[in-house]
Amino acid sequence: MTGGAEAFADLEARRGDFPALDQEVNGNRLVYLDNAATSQKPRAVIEEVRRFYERDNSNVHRGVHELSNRATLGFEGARRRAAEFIGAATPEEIIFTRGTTEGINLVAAAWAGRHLRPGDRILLTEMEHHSNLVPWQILAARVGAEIEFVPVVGDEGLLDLSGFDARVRGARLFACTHISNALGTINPVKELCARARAAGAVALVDAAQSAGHAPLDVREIGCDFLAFSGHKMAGPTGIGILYGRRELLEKMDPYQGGGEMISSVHFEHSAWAPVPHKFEAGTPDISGAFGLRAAMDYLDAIGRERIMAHDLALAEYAYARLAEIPGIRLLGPARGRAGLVSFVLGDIHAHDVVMLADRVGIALRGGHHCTQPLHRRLGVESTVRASFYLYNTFAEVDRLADVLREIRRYFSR
Ligand code: C6P
Repeated sequence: MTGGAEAFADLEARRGDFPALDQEVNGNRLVYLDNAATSQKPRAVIEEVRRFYERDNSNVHRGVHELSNRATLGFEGARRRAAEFIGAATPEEIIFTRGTTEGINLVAAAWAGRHLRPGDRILLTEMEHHSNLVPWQILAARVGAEIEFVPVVGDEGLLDLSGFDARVRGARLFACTHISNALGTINPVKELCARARAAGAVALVDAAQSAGHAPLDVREIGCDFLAFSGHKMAGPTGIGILYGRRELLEKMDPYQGGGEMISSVHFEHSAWAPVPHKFEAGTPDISGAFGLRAAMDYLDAIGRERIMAHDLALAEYAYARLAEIPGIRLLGPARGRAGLVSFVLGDIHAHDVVMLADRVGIALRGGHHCTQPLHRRLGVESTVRASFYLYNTFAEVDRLADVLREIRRYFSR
């Protein structure tokens, strides 16, 4: 047992909670290292979704019968739990979405679409996921706004903050990822939001890769908006959260029209429901909210500090083990990185590496990870990424390193 394995034996013992991990793939025990794309789900979440459908299934809000009451109580209870999970002042600041992508699109359409004018500036960073870039491009084209970028420096993948205050001055919005899904960089979002807001910009944080991996407190971060997805943090697919400061939510247009989001409707016009319901048109993902609540409870029973410490230890161990492989190019910071490692293995195509690893049961991901402009900036078309979660082990990292070494040897024959 390595020292790391001993220090995190409590987490390794959690593997048994995740049924999907207990299987063989291509004749080998599954090593699941694609957690940045989506995490596996613990039995507590799977069973809560099942329990909802078996016992409480009904639509929310409008019913008066017992099952509808239970569904509504559970759904609104999940909203309160999400507020507590991220330190929001009130549950009214929590909007259920389909995930991070929808949360950011909602802000682009309903806040920026209403408040931005031709010539206004939006400041992003070069390491944004397409979900925190394309919605702003669409919005900018619609209202005539301009987009600028905080540069990323070198393979270490840190933001160049030297000219940040000058860049953010006069910008209407600053939007930034907390943890880069392609580099593993952890951005100093608290400091950046403070500087952006002091300059008069609204600050949005993409917490897709941090929400289930680190303690998160929106009031401590000091952001105006923060978005994340349930499926990357042990919860179900199809549910996510958008946090918005109430003051801003009150001054936003609805995102979509339909049932649930109105207070009264006439043939000629309608009036909107109060926040957050104004932003939740149609039947929501009710079972997803039940499942997400179970996921938040599961993660907090372990402790997000503990999960983060494990992420950091595993990523640093992986970085060191992979760096020993001849011809590998590792991207992102060597130390203080989040739980993922991206790399280029000599001149072997990323998809070949992923395919060969899959043959021995290791699940990796290859491609541009929805960060095409960043990859172009780094001068690579695609990278291989191994991403970790609380159940991954130091022994799995050793196995990954051995398999990558074999792949490298095979291609250099
Ligand atoms: N990144 C990955 O493999 P959705 O799809 O809405 O749940 O999350 C979008 C998203 C937004 N921001 C960041 C930083 C992300 O990492 C993601 C999802 C996945 O890296 C799919 S490309």
